[in-house]
Amino acid sequence: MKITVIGLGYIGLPTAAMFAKSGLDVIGYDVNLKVIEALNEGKIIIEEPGLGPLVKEVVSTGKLKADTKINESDVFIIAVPTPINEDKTANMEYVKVAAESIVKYLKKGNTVVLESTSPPGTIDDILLPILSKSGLNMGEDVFVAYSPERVLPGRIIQELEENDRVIGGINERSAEKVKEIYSAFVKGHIYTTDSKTAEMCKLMENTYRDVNIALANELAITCEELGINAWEVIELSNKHPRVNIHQPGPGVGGHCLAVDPWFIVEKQKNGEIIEKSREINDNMPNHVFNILKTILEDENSKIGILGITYKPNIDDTRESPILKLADIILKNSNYKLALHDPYVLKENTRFKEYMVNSVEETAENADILILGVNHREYENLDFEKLSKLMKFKHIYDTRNFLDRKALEKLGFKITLLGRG
Ligand code: SAJ
Repeated sequence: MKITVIGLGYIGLPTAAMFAKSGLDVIGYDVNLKVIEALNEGKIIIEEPGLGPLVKEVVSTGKLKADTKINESDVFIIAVPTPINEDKTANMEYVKVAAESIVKYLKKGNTVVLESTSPPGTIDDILLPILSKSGLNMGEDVFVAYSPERVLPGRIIQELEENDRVIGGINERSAEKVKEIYSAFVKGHIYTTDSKTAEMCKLMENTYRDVNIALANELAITCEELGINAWEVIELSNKHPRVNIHQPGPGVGGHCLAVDPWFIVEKQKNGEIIEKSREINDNMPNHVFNILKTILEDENSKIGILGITYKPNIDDTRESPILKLADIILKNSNYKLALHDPYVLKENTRFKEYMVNSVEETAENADILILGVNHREYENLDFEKLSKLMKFKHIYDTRNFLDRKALEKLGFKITLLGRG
């Protein structure tokens, strides 16, 4: 069986490599020539633990090859990006182009799989009309299904194999066919359903978290107003066997939780809570800024920020709420800014001129130090030394990460997000 994977990004490439490892012949296609060239040399241009050696192995055995054009295949897997437009709708152009590109190679007995995160109804409204141009009967001659991943960046290889999957076909035969194909490497359980349900599942999984984080953020703001510690409320409430309040913070980042809920919103006629949650989470950087304004007396205060990625221990800054905070500070105040992140190279951000090389430089002469991201590198900082460098010993912990009591002993004043 020959499998063609269209789109060799964070999901397409690992998926292609997993199929190849299971012994199938896989052809990878991408519009980016750099990806193709690298792949044919057994190399990758993205960072993901374990992916490099895996790709090297399957390229050397000849099971995975890259090509600059699409050809006949038994299975076509579309794993192209679905970015978000300015108006918060999904940009489906890459999916359309990918679907168009396979029409003329489609044959009876082929299977087409969509992996890209898409609004509910994409298979019915976008994919099927395009594939039908082949003249073949969808569901009878060609099997079509939606098969989204649920992997966590940093653990992609492991989770592709181990996680359960939901596969939604345009009919039962399609779902069963695609289940059989993915069983080549998926060890988790594969549940089958219709395509629209599977599309909604993928979006709802991330929306569930986004809405729950919004609830935690609302709780945090309310607790600040009422003089309560939200973190203690969460810890104690979560002792209830059926309660799982999420963690508040300076906002929600990444290309999934901050984006996927909008793909539901665009299709809703009567929704409220999903959009409101997005607004609440998107507003958290503003909330942090407003708190800063009440703390800082000098218009020219220096703010040092530790951590700019969207979550700890990775180098990804996409949709990072801390970078939104940096933008807000620069646009609306005269505060001076120093940004530090052990994972991010200066050259890789548009905040180059504000990035400093050490925590000490961040703290030097600062009026306040903000803990933006709970990177493990910030766990055991020498706060005694830092306190001597700072103008005021003041820390704003947006993650409830630092040892408040120990810092207070060193003379620090601690502002904690969510504590009144
Ligand atoms: N966050 C909070 N409070 C929390 C949890 C997270 O503020 O209680 C924030 C984080 O700081 C971060 C953001 O949310 O800014 C998202 O982080 P994350 O680790 O929860 O999720 P992602 O975006 O890295 O990966 C998610 C995963 N989805 C779920 O856990 C439901 C992953 O399984 C998906 O495959 C991935 O999105 C995707 O590609 O859709």
